[in-house]
Amino acid sequence: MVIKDAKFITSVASSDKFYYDGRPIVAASGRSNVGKSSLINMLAGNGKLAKTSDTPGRTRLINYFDFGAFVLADLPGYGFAKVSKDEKDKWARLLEEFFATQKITLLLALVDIRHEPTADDKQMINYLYHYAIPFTVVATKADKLAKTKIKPQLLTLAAAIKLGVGDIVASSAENGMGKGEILSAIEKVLRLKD
Ligand SMILES: Nc1nc2c(ncn2[C@@H]2O[C@H](COP(=O)(O)OP(=O)(O)O)[C@@H](O)[C@H]2O)c(=O)[nH]1
Ligand SMILES: [Mg+2]
Repeated sequence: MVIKDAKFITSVASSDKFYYDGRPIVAASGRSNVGKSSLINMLAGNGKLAKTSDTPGRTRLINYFDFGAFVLADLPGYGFAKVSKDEKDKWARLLEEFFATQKITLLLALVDIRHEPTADDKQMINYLYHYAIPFTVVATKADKLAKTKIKPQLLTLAAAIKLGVGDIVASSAENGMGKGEILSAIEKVLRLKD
């Protein structure tokens, strides 16, 4: 699958504004700074589509992008330390409403390939099981590991989140690793849907 002319659709902060136009929704979740925006740009082949940032953002927005055959929803990042309990609750409520209302065809659950999955990462995966949402784990920033370390680290991550190693894709927004595999995974679920 080749993505052409992906476009930003809208940003929403509350469930009454959730965007739905009948097309399948692929969503991306992960900690702030894990590389969600960079991954979206890599999949789109457009470095300027989603804003990337060195400093974890505080915005609690869902950003929707038009990817042609599907809509990609960039979910607000979790695990940002300097966030009040009130803000965390708001985030959790928005996400819960999102999963309860929007039918997700595939969720890309991003984790940083260099680190053990955090408690939040594991909670996210539990969420996905709870709501029976199909997902693929994407291990980001693979360019930061030596090539020989990537495979063993995928095995470690898979074990930590109780998955088969085939359910995890290593990716790098720096060198394009994983792009084909992720697009194939999306294509596969889109085909299953028809
Ligand atoms: N080396 C490397 N850096 C990355 C990669 N993906 C994201 N980054 C960097 O990590 C930071 C956060 O990325 P961003 O996409 O904004 O994360 P988000 O908060 O999850 O949307 C930015 O400085 C990116 O340049 C990657 O694959 N490799
Ligand atoms: Mg982002």
